[in-house]
Amino acid sequence: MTTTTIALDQQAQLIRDGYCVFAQALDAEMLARVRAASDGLLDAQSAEHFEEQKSTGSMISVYDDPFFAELVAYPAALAALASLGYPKPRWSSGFVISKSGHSPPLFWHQDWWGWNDPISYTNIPQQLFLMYYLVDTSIENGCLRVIAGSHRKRHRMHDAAPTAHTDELRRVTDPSHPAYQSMPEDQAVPVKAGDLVIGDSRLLHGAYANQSDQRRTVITLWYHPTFDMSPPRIQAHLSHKQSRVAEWPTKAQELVQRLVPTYEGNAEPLEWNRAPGHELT
Ligand SMILES: O=C(O)CCC(=O)C(=O)O
Repeated sequence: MTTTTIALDQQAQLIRDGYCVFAQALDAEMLARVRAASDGLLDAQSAEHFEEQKSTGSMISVYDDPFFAELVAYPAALAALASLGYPKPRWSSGFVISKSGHSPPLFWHQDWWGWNDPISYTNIPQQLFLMYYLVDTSIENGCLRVIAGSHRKRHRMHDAAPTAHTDELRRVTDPSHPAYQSMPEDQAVPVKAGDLVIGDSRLLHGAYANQSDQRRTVITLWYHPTFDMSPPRIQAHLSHKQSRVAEWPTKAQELVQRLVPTYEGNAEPLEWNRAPGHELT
């Protein structure tokens, strides 16, 4: 039998603030390999891709390179999840998000799509981001920023940019929009290359402008920490949505096999709704 030590500080912070950090989760060799794979994908994008994604910087699915199966199943990441009390997570998707040098802020947003289910208004996270920053980050080069606690508590930004991710916000057609602005209560989350930030998909977050000359890349992977206990309609949605794993070569598929969400019941998939209801107070 294996035993897992619970990371009490990180666990408490995740539930209270909506995020926590595991220092140096990626070893130097893996960090170099993730950088090489990400740079390869970024270099293959069209100029139009970067125009469409000016605020995020890029939005490239990790399904585009089977190498990322190794990151999805990376033992230190799964150990971090287990230490938070999630020994049987599932994984659904992920993106290479890279702010080029001298690029604008990433708009405030939250990423949860299941607000129609009552469980979204409880302390039990249904979806977590695992973010790996590939360079040291600071306010200067566009580190993550968050509104701590906003996964459980309504903030005025929920109403200023209700579903975010619009074409206009992505393209930064109006840089004066409130979704790009700093607020007194926001918190910077600077990290070292290879650190792992774990957060609740309901958390309002964004990133500062990258004022440096260098690319600032993060890999965001989406996990479902309590999938087996999630409401059937959420399980059905995830099981229905996933499937690009089948595009990967067998070896990559085998690596992530046990993390793929599967649901055999009869529930209808929960409808997609990115806007929190009035129950979020
Ligand atoms: O670019 C960042 O620092 C954050 C990326 C992000 O917001 C996301 O993956 O949801």
